[in-house]
Amino acid sequence: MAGPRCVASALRLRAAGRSGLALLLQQRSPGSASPARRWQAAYSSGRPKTVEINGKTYPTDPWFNVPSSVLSLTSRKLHLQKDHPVSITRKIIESVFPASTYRYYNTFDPVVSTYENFDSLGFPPDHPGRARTDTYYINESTLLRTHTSAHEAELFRSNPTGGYLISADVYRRDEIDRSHYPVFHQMEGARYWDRSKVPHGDLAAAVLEDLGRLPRHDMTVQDPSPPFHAERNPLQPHHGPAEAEAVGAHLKRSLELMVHEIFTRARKAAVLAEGAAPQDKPLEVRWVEAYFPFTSPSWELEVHYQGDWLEILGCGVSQQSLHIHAGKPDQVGWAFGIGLERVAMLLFQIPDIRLFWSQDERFLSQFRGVEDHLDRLRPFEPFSKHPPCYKDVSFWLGSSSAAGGGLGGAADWHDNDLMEVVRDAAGDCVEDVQLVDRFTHPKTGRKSLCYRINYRSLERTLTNAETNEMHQRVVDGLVKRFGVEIR
Ligand code: FA5
Ligand code: MG
Repeated sequence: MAGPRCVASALRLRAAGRSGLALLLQQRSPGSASPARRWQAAYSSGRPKTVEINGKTYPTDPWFNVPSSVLSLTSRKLHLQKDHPVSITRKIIESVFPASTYRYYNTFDPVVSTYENFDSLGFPPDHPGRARTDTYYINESTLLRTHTSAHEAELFRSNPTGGYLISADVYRRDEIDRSHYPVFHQMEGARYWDRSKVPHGDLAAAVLEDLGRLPRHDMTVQDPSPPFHAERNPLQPHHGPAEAEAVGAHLKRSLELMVHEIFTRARKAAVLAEGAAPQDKPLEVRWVEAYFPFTSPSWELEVHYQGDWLEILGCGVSQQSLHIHAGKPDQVGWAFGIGLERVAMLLFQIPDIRLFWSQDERFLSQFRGVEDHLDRLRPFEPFSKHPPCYKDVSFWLGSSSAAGGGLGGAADWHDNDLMEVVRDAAGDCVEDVQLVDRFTHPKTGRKSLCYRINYRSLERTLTNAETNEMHQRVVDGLVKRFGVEIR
């Protein structure tokens, strides 16, 4: 499968070592996303006037783009479902951040305003993360949060302690493969100190004293970049160099301890399951400079795992403007955000992100009792692997006879449009989708695309008739919603 995989992995590889949001900034220009017309047409037949999410009713408008399959997941709350691997992972992370300092918030509603998700964090008005190709909107000013940072500004104002942890479901329109799902879970943490409350107003000294109280660990940490860098990772004008350096050091040690706890548990579990001798090679992690609109300097933490560097979190020294807007100009500190599924997949050796949504007893029963007894943690044992079934769909964009009034023109097309049609037509029966061919007609300039869809259920063997039916629904959906011409 080297050929087809190439296109998908080429898209994905560019993400390595960089923030997803920063990546979007480079990959897509918001100007290329077409106006509301496109979604209006795509949803006009089926758009409900209002939607109910967790007991509250919201009016929709032409910005609405949330398929019912995604809406139905807003009530699942896997991070709160006892003994679910996402919830167990949350508990392990909480165990590293004491509740006396870090107040835990696990029940924030997924519906937030564009202000909370973007503006409050300093995202510019034309940031591509705001595009409807990437974000699920209820209406023009209301969306399903794309990250837990949506609650940062509010907690900087209202949280009564010097720190917090949030866990929550987050939503992103994305491609389909074994590590991407439109709904996943994040955990966010922050810690800050108050210049007006520390002894002699010496914030750096107070932070270093707290750092001295944190345990040490035996991981190998690569951290080649300086604490800040004028061009690449600037110090904020509000912070003295010693302050930023101390906050950065506290941040890094705290997160290293979290990763140490997770991977020590993962190793113990593997040893218990296999009866193998514990590996004595120490865990290796590295800090990489990053960019987020709401932190500076910023970093990502990568873990060396099975021969590869894997990004697991983004973090940095919080932008002072957020504390100032929150009415707490003397607060200075750090924040981070980590993907819970990404960690849980390593911790439990879970091979496919769809499994987290499974209600199959063969999945759920494997984790029972673990949340209260973390030492019982064991790697997941896959139940039988069912056969894949590959089907291709090829089509021309920009048919003049488009049902949606010319939708699906080459300039309008986005991979995520297809992903959504596939999810609507086949739900969790699709393992992944790859763009396998792209062609522009030399005379007419028309563009043709071919995607390969891998139909494979995690729970049973699909019949031929069933697969054909799902594939037909994908084809029909593409024609109806985007007016493409099937080849
Ligand atoms: C953010 O979402 C920032 N809000 C993180 C942050 C918080 C930075 C506070 C600074 C301060 P990013 O898009 O990189 O950043 O996502 C953070 C983490 O979520 C990633 O490192 C990864 O572990 C996880 N993640 C991101 N996208 C996905 C995805 N599609 N599937 C699974 N996990 C994901
Ligand atoms: Mg990232």
